[in-house]
Amino acid sequence: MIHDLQNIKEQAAEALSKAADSKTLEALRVKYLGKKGELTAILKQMGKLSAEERPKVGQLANEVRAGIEQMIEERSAAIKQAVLDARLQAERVDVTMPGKAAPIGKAHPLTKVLDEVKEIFLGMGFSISEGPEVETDYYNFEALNIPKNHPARDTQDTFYISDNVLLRTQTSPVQVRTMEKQKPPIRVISPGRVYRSDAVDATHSPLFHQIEGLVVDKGVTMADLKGTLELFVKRLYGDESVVRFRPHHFPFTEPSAELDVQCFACHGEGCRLCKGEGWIEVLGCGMVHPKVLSICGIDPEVYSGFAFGIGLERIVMRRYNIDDLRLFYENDLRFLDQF
Ligand code: 2NM
Repeated sequence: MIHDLQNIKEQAAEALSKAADSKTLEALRVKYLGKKGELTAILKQMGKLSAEERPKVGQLANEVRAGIEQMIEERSAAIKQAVLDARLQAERVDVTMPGKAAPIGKAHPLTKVLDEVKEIFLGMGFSISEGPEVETDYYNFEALNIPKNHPARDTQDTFYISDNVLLRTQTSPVQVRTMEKQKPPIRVISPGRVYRSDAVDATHSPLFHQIEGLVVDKGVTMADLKGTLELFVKRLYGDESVVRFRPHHFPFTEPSAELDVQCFACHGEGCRLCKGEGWIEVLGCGMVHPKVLSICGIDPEVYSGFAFGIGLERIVMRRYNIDDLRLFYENDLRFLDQF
């Protein structure tokens, strides 16, 4: 029996030293120390021993058990450590690796320039007013001195929803609504989307953006219009900009004008950028027609005002040298990323 016990210890030591994982280790524990294990099997035969032998064999059996238990413990610790080491190795974080930049969105070029324009007018004491994109015939045309059959209606340009309801072709209806609600002094700009039934090409889109402005007060003159708009152009394009006002016609203003800025590239000589003109058109403007004032409930004998309309796309195209306005609406990141 003593021999058997020593055999068990040696075999256990040999097997345990090869155990590579906790499952194998547990199987070995059962095999040697379990209730049906080899050590128990020997102890069950102790009854056959003489009274002299029993304590000796008993003591050895206890030593063997303790020895195997200790070996299991040591082995178990070693396996745990090995598992931990492997995990640490596998999950290692290399803090010197370059990071992945999270893609961050940015403002659309139309938004960027619109923000600049808003900032300029806010700085001059204007406030911003917005209104519906679906309008009535009255606000889009009638109140602006564009009666039925007026050539400026050009029915083919307007998206009609019904006889009397349409997509606004300009943002002036917002200003009509402002004049109806608010007593002078009025100083507002109304930026927004406008719609015209144009075929799409490099310079036309059925949806584009306008910023219209309106000033109404006692004693407002053409000099106020010229001063305000020249200052706007200088804030937008730089102090050295040269402007001119050229007579024009709009049904809702009298007199009316267009503002041109002298070509930055050729200083008025005429070049490719200004298509040989020497001047580049920036906006339309004029003194609000007395009829429009009175339609909106403002007495033209007491008050006068000026108004202007700026096409946003055209300004942005010039600012960034963009030659095709379709790029604004296609949401191609290769384009948008450049701003
Ligand atoms: C323009 C040109 C000139 C304009 C007029 C008005 C209103 F409502 F006060 F009559 N709003 N905007 C106006 C004047 C718009 O766009 C080229």
